[in-house]
Amino acid sequence: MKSLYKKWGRSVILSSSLLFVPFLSTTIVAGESIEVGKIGVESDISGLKRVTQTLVAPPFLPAHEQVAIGAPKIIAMTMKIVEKEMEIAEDVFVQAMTFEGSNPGPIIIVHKNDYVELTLQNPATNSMVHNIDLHSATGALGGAQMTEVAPGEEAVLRFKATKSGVFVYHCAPGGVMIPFHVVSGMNGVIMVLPRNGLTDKTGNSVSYDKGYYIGEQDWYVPQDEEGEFKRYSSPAEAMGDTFEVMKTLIPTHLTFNGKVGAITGKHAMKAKVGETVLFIHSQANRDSRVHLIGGHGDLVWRGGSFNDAPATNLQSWSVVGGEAVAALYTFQQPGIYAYVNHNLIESIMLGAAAHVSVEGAWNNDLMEQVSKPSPIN
Ligand SMILES: [Cu+2]
Repeated sequence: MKSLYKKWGRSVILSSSLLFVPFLSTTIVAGESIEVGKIGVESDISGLKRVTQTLVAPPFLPAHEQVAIGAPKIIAMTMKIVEKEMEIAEDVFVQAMTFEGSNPGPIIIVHKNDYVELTLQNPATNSMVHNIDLHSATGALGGAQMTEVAPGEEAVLRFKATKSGVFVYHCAPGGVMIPFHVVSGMNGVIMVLPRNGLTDKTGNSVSYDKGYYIGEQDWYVPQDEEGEFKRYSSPAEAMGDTFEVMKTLIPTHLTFNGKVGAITGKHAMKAKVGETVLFIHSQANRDSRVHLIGGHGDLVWRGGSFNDAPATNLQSWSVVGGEAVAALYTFQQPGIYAYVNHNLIESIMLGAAAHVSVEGAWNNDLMEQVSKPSPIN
């Protein structure tokens, strides 16, 4: 594919998908880096402190303050795009495209009015043109027009995080490559906290003891005549067959963090009775509905907006395709909790499920087994 890129160049890679699906009406929205015209508002960030954020693989969050200290800062980070084969279920492999090698990509955390300075690197070992559209950013296709990088290139985008909430980011290189890259793994979340931290519906401060980021991914893996999942040597080779499965709108697999079972067993999320946990859930392409079996969403920021009062005591909360949602829960009982997409076919048969392992003492007032199962007398 690298040689294909060299031979045909950027524009052909972008539009080559048309050769595979000529019947699709396609608009290529992202092109070469745009020329910024007349500047109406100049930026002066010369007085701002600059810090580097070290990104970590989900479900973990990078080190951060919940309440901002001091004035807005420039928060800088580098994200490397990694094209690689990933095993998304036992013996099922895809030619994944990722931010930083994980699906989802790492969660970025800043505060409102911080400036995010993102260096996007597309190593020469990759085969495709990529970019990043951040739903928290304003203008130029969420930054996608200013970050389009061919293999061997990097671009630096700086934007002011003016809206607080949890926002999806994803690759959007144009035309049918947009859904192809998104369902090949290229998406993640940026959390923009209010400068004074989170608040409940009456405006009282709330904080969390820990947070986890769960990225739900729909995969469309082609099968051969015997129903065996096919394996490919490059994203370009997988593309034509994958488009055919994508057009059915029926995923073959749904994962939480890149592989069926990735956040279960010894990799379960951990908490203790009395701890408050913030769960951030994203779906960049498709609707989901999150449910913590045996628990609740004490506070849920619907649509991902921290600007609105959170809903309370929810049993399940919807995550619309293209958004992220944050939910806060204080655990009151020990045990293994299943954290699922409550389309139970999608969680149990396709893979959209995780575990939270909670330690602590049982509260018999909240629940008690009055008598064990025994023959009806
Ligand atoms: Cu991409």
